[in-house]
Amino acid sequence: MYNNLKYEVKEGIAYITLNRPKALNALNTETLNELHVAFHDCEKDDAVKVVIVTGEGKAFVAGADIAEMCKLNALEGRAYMYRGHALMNQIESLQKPVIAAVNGFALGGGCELSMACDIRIASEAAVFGQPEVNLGIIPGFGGTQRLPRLVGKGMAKYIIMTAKNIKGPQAKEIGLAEECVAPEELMPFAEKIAKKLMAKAPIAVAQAKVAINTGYDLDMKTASQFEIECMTQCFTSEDKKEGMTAFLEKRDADFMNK
Ligand code: DAK
Repeated sequence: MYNNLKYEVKEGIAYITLNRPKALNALNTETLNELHVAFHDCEKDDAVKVVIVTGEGKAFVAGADIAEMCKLNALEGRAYMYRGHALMNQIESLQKPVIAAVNGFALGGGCELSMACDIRIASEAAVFGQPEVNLGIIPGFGGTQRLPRLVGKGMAKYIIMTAKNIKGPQAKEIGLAEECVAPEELMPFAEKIAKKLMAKAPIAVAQAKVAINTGYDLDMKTASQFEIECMTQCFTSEDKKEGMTAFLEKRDADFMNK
C-alpha cells in the first residue's frame, strides 16, 4: 500500500517509518500523500494510542525532494506548499500524541515535520537544519513559524538565515528536541515515552495537546477561556471519574479499560 514508508501498529503504537533510501527519505508528493493517509489511519484506528515517526537509514527526512521541486513553477509550488502545510496541521491537530524519533538528517521539510510532532527525541547522530536559503527559497512547510515558537526568534533567525546545522545534543540545549540519546537508545527511549503517554488519561492528553497548540497563538484571556472549554471536556469524561476515584482508593488508574 505504501511505496515510501512503512506503517505498523504494535501494542498501541503506530510506527510510521520514512523509507525512501535513494533520496534520504526526501518528501516528494507521493510521500506527502502517503504520510497523509498514514496519519489518517492513526486517527481512525482505536488500536492506535500514540504515533512514533522515524526514518530508515541515516536520515529522518533530508527535506523536500529537490529534484521534484526544481521542476515546479510558482503555481505548482504553491499547491505543493498547501499539501505540506496540510500535513503538518494534520499532525498537530491529531487527537493522539505524536513523537518524532529523529535518527539522522532532519533538514528543511524534515526539520519542519519533526516540529509539527508533539515531542522530539533526537539521536546523538541527528542533524537538524533549515538549509533552504542555500537553494534560493525559505522554509515552506511552517518552519519560519514553528522554529521561533520552539527556540525563540533570535535563534530561529540564526538557524534559518545562516542555514546552520544543529546536531542532536545542541538541539536539546536550545529546545529543538526535548531529549537526546545514543543512537541505539533512540527507539527504546521513544517507546518508553510512548508507554508513559499510554498510561495517562487519553482524553486529558488529547485536550492538553489542543489547549497548548491552540492557546499558544491566542491572547491570554481568550486562551484561558479556551482552556476552560478543554477542561470541561475532561470533566465530562469517564477518565476523570477513573483518575480521581483511583487516587482516592489508593490504586493505579486504569484508563485503557474505560
Ligand atoms: N531531495 C532529493 N534528493 C535528495 C535530497 C533531497 N532533499 N537529499 C538527498 N538526496 C539524494 C541525493 O541527491 C543522493 O542521490 P544520488 O546522487 O545518490 O542519486 C542521495 O540522496 C544521497 O545523498 P548524498 O549523496 O548527498 O548523501 P550525503 O551523506 O553525502 O549528504 C545530506 C547528506 C543530507 C547532507 C545531503 O544529501 C544534502 O545536503 N541533502 C539536501 C538537504 C537539503 O537541502 N534539503 C532540502 C531542504 S529544502 C516548498 C515548500 C517546502 C519546501 C520547499 C518548497 N514550496 C512551497 C514550493 C521545503 C524545502 C526543503 O526542505
